[in-house]
Amino acid sequence: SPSDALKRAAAEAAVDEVKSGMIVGLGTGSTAAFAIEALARKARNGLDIRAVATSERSAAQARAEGITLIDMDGLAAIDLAIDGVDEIDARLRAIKGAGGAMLREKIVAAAARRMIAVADVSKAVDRLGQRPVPVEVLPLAQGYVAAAIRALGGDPALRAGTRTDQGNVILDCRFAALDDPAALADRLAAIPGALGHGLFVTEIDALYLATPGGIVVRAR
Ligand code: DER
Repeated sequence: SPSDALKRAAAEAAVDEVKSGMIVGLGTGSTAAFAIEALARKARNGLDIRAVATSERSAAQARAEGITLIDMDGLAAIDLAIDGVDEIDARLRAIKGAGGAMLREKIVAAAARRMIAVADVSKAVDRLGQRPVPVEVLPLAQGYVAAAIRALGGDPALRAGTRTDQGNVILDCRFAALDDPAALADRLAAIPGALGHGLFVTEIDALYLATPGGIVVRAR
């Protein structure tokens, strides 16, 4: 589909930043999948990299395509992370998590010296919040966390039929307006039992945005 061509173009452009010797964070979702494919091709042609995955799904794709995966538990930082977004605004603040991997995605994004978002033009928005903010919740806490989110003005909906790689549930939370994403991010993070959320307010350093006219690269 046309958006696949745009996603692939953004992903391949971002992968050009990967140099031998790097430890690379692999995102999750369809745009990130194109980045993993491009990276694997370069690795097969001699690019010497190791990677950490943000989901079991991305790890499986990376393994199948020959990328050397390492565990992250011994690392304080990685060099470069490439991941998709659900929405991203002009200040490179984003909503992520439609793919359910935002807990590990945020850890990898925060640990990356440079975090690149890759997206087709449909993800660029003037104002965040058309989409819900996903929150990863410890199952026993879901009733409490849903009430705490309602108290913040949110409308939480349990994402049916899914458990995250960590065995948790996801509440997709709609908010009337996201006027202050940083404040909401802090409030969500402070709820006991809310283990991760999809507001990426500070983590993204650059955006490769694929438009019909070509790739636009935005820096923070
Ligand atoms: O779940 C995620 O955060 C994904 O990165 C998602 O936001 C983007 O997925 P897509 O590239 O399939 O649109």
